[in-house]
Amino acid sequence: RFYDSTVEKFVAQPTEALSLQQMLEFGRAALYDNTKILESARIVQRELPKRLARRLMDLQFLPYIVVTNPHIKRVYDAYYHTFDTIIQQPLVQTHTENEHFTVLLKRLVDEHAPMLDALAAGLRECSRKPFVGQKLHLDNFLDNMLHSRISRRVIAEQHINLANRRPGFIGVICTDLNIREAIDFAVQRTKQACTETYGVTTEVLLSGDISATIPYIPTHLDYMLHELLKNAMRAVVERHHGHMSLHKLLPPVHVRICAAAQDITLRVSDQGGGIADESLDEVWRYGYTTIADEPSVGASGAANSWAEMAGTTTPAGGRYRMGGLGFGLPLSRLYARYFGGDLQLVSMPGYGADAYLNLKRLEGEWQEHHVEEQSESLLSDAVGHYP
Ligand code: W6P
Repeated sequence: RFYDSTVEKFVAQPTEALSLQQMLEFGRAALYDNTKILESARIVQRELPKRLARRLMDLQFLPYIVVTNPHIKRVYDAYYHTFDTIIQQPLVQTHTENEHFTVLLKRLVDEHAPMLDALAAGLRECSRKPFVGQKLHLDNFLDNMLHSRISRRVIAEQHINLANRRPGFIGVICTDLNIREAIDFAVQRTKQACTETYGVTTEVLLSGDISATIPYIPTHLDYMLHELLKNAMRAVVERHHGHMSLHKLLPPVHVRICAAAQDITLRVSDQGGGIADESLDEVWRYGYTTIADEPSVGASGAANSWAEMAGTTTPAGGRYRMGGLGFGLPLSRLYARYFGGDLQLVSMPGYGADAYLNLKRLEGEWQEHHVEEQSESLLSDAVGHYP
């Protein structure tokens, strides 16, 4: 199982950058040309195995202590199963074949939903090991792993959704996503989670271009907004808990929307005391938070006040079950960068922090930020990442 020349054959093939611009054009063409969806199926059949093979190879190159971890093994097995299943399929030529393939694809996408948690759990267990744990540098591995995961899911879900036509959507892309509505939705859920965890919540004030819309994938924006709001609210509650018992007196989180021609920037400002200088780099590392072990408020001290709330929110689709595993911020930045945007944090220690989420409009001048679907193991200095 661990050595498979088929995997190597696929790793050797270059992956193609699929831009969302292309996907939008493709999706529009599919509306009147019903051979487009067959072509779409074949692109999926061609691209997914190459990307999965690279991840399989990356997993094989991990240190022994990581590969043998049961959670990581489970991820490996799921990737292998998916890789094998897809390459066994005959190339889609007819609509009946496409329907069959789409059902299969949907099942595979669903089967991979728990893999993010499995990856996080495996990483957490390994990094806890004395001596070896502290020497693991898996941030590059996880960046590649999760960037690839985003791309595979976009590719798969775009195809799955081409067939079901929803008004205002082209596949998974909402062509006029209303930013204020997306924020309201995320605020409502985050407030609920905050109340459940701490018994209090902060208000969230909105300002700026509140009628702005952007073509975007709603689930991606929702994930990022939820993460930023969670961090902001948690910082405020931890800093002010005990000082002010009436939640009206908690300083609100301010969200400002700024819409420009090519992009939209959201600034999420909190007065949660900010992030200590020595923690500023750490917040972007995977698995930095210790909140899963220490869910009590304030137990981990001011330096950790940015950390995520414990995993109390499990909304539809289980997208938020990452809470407490420390993937929230780096994964949000990957989502932002995936479509050419970015996520930055500016801290005023002693006062609060501002998160700047920049999103490029997916149409117009936008181009896919093509992070090479490169297998770490093909890099000459790969060993350097895994001491
Ligand atoms: C903090 C740390 C943080 C991260 C992300 C967003 C907002 C905030 N506030 O204190």
